[in-house]
Amino acid sequence: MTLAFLTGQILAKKTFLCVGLDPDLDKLPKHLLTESDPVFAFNKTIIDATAPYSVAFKPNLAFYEVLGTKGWVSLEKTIGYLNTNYPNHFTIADAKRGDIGNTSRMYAKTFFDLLDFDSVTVAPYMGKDSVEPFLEFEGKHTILLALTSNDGARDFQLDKGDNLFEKVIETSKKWKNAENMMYVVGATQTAHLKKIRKLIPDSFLLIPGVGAQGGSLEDVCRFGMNKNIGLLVNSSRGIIYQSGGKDFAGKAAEEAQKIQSEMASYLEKFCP
Ligand code: NUP
Repeated sequence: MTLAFLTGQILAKKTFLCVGLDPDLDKLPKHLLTESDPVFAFNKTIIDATAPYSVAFKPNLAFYEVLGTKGWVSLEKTIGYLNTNYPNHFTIADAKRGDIGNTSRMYAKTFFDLLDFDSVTVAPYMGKDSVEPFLEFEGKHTILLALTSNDGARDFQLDKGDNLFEKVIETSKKWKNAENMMYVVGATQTAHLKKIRKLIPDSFLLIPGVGAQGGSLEDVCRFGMNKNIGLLVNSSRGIIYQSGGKDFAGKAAEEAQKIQSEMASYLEKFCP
């Protein structure tokens, strides 16, 4: 998917919501546990319920890998379902991969060829040759971790005077262009968004951390929106676990719609 198409979807639907598909068997509605594939049954219902209010879906690999072979099958079915039924939604494999080039090539083939995701999250720590194999896939998108939403971001990424996240952005932006590379910035890190926008005015940002982690959607929009909108804001637990009962899909849809209507008003207010 091109970013122009993604921006078109955002403007048409007045939403830049990404729904995080992080299924945890301990939190799934009990009545689904008797299904042959409870994770896929849950994802399919959440996808159908929230698709009208979102433009992207993001399964995090950890929630599938923990289930072994069964989890991988659920992931394959989920991305297959998305690509067949919701081809206009942008898909993100939140895998945070990255290794020596020869190994990264295998990761890139897994997510872009085998599973056919539009994008994958990549940790930049091992440098250019670890990221390049992902960038070779035209029409696909590499989402580099820049400034993450967790407290531990202070340990390395935010080091007073010499912020590692700034170095990551400044160096990596020369590797390809804004069409192929996006960046992860936590919604809890809005104090740094202005600076980030100066460094990468045109890049799309994947912003997790609203909802369960408490980041401010309004501040994300105030400081992060660019002329192409340039934002995908993810919420996982805050949407998919609104209810643990039989009404889980309706409650997820209600929450997604609520976020969508806030996004619609911020699009009016902050889009430059
Ligand atoms: O900085 C990051 N913060 C973060 O929460 C980078 C991420 N990829 N994530 C992921 O986004 C996290 O692993 C989870 O899949 C999702 C946020 O989930 P929630 O806090 O909305 O439930």
